[in-house]
Amino acid sequence: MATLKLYRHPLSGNAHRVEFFISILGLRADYIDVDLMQGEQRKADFLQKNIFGQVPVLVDGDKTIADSNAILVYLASQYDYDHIWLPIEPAKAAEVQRFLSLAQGPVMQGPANARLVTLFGAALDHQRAIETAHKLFNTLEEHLADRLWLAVDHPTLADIANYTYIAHAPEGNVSLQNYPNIRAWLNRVEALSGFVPMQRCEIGLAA
Ligand SMILES: N[C@@H](CCC(=O)N[C@@H](CS)C(=O)NCC(=O)O)C(=O)O
Repeated sequence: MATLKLYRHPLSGNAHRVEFFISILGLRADYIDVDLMQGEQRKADFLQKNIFGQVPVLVDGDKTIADSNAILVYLASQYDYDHIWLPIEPAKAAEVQRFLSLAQGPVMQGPANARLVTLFGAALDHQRAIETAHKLFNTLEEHLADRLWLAVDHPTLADIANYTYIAHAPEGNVSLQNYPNIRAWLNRVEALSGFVPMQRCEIGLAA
């Protein structure tokens, strides 16, 4: 197997999800930082890897895969021989997919966008992102009241995909103080063998 190459940015939660899963699977990868602040992602060379000009992008031999969910699904299908992280059984697979959608929907519109404002000065409605995050967290808090993991009765891609931006919500001034079930779930994810943290930022910390 060729060494994987991951094009990423050290503060990108989308890239972190993939780094985390590469580590869980015990795979080797070279990490290539893309200078998003200098617009490297919009240069022709990078656009050949991802027409949408975004990290993460994974290169595995002759295959180039962009988008964090797509990469997680690829890695699970290609290298998780026991089909634990992306179960084959249709109802379980659907449940995991449901939470992959959550990671690209409300999690982006809420905690991820709130963090984009505080860390990178993004021209987004901060208040609205904070409200979206709390609405989502109230629902997840209830969801996690009687289960350990988001999708099924063991950790899956659902947990990997949603972890990063929820764990880093305080960087966007979204406190996790009122969500003990979510914090307990974050602790369980961090206790998984192979967990690697994303760099934390000290700007705008709420809790
Ligand atoms: N749906 C994509 C979103 C990727 C994304 O938003 N990447 C951000 C960094 S977290 C990026 O590259 N932004 C640079 C830009 O859009 O110019 C994924 O999950 O990979």
